[in-house]
Amino acid sequence: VPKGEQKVSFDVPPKYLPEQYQSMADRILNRFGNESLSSVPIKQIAIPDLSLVLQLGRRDPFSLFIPAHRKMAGRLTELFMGMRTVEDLMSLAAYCRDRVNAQMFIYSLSVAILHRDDTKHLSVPQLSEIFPDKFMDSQVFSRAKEEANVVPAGSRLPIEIPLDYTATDADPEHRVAYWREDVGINLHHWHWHLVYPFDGPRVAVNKDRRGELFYYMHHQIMARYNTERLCNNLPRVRRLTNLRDPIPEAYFPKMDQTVAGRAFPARPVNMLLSDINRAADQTRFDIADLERYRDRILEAIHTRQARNGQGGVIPLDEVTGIDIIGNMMEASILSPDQTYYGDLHNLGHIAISYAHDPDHRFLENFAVMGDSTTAMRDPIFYRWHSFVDAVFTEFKNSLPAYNANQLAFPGVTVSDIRIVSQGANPNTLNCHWTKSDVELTRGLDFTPRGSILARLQHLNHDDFSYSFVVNNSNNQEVMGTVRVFIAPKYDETGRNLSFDDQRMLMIEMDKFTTRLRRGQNTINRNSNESAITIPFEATFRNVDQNRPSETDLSSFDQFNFCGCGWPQHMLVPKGTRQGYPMDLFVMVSNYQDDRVNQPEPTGCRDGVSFCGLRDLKYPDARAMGYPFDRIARQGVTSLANFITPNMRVQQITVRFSDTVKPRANSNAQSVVRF
Ligand code: CUO
Repeated sequence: VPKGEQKVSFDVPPKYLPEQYQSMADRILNRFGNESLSSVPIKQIAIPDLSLVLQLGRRDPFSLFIPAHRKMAGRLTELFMGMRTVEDLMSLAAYCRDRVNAQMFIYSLSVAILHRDDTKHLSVPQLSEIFPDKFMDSQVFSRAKEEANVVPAGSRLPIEIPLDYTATDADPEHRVAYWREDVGINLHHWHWHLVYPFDGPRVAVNKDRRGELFYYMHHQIMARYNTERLCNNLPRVRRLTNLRDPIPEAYFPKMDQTVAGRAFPARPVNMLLSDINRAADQTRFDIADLERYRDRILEAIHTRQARNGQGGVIPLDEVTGIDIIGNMMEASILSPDQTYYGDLHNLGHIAISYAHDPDHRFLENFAVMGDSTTAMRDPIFYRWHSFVDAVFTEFKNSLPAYNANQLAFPGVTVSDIRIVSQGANPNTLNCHWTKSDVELTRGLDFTPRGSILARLQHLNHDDFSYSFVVNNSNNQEVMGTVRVFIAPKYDETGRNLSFDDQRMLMIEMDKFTTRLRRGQNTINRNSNESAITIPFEATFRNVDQNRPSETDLSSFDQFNFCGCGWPQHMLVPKGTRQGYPMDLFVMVSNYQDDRVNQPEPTGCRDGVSFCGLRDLKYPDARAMGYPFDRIARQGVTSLANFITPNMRVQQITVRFSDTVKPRANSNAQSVVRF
């Protein structure tokens, strides 16, 4: 139990202990003796039918991508959602805790907590606090065990995890391993899929524009990853178009699935995908099925209509088409016809993650691609998602270009945009390394107890701010939406990117509403206010901060950082030592056309561009990615001739310094709690 936290025990009815422990209930339930614990009574309830849920072993690996696992998790989520009171929910959770598959338990309980009216104000447990093994080199855990045994708590040194532990630069893909393996990025991806489940209770799945957000959030991941590659002298990702070609990208994760007691399987170079037939996972499909699903989705895109499963069709129009295709592609239970369009994206994850043991003859588990917590570590994730993104782009490119009217904001002119970083030249962003500590205590189960830290090196940037000058020549005050993007200027060969290529690399940095008085307005905005990020402290918490007891729900709420959102420390691409040239693009659009009429959000608003708002509509009426989600209007070949007076472009430089710098404005070492 970390410093400052109250120890808690749960008073579980003896009947709740798993059968093999019932005969020693007394000893188990009183094992804390006279330690001072605050005790939470758990009431005994009639336990609902868990037979479906218990089909998966407690320690077996669990993956939402596997349809059978998804069904079980959906059932468990429904049960948690259906409990009448929080007390009943706690009771069922206590009963399930030592019986149900550990990862499914955490997943379903988290989804229920996020979606029940009476628990919405609670934080879901940070996954990295529970399963640190899914986020770092497995070596750290044996070293932690040794440290804990030899050195008393309080004097233990953090265990350093080197930046290059999964490979060497002999593998060119390794140059961007720091990005793929970043703790914050992987936590974001897990949280996103937790907030936007594709199966389970309809109330949890059926969120405003969820299919479109699946497209947009993953599209932004691709734009960011491709930019990161260009900064590291790597070409943009090649789409995984032919599922029958060998896969040259290998990945050796060096991680354990501790709960399962097995290592995550690796994928050597030039593996082939195979038909999958694994009875134990109730998973059977052929590569030809994936190809058929792909062709059917493309057919829907080309005919601009989709089957609805009842013999009719629904149009794929400018407004809702992308949302429907997102649900069809992922696929979620909102797919218009899951039998016909299948489960392309999810089964692609599965086929790749079982490439090493497609028929289960070696009794091997899925590789990192089989779990949304770990999938982004593997280079193949981006080849697969580049293909997925290309299908969405196929649809987007079939829509008419935005005409000047759909882009303009009459009377509003952006006359100057710049980036200001303290102590740096104007229009310069500065990146470097930072080391942050990770508290392993909660995720490890061994004695002697007490804090033990791992120290991770990660990319970071100096705080900066934007300063924009906007003129409003209307004879009244108007409201505008400020949209901020950055993108590379040059391709991998050093040539200027065409407009069409550059728009695919546009990285959203921020989006906010602003009031424009008549005349000249200067707008200042800080980098840590970004609409895509969650604060640094939501990933890396400060070790000196006393966290309140987790049973004190009211004070716990103040730590209710929304887990979903891009980590602030990864907001800026790495850049280069010489300085990497990028375009800063700013647009002020007319808020009258952007506005969504709804109440002000009461919960957190962090990471809203990627994660939406809880219980509310996505707060921007425009298509996600606007104004770069469509082909350019006739005659536009570059960003310079794309812009209208309410937009502006400024070249900026992203400079990387290969040094480790502590986080600015922070006295204490940052710690992410596991
Ligand atoms: Cu987020 Cu493929 O969707 O992992």
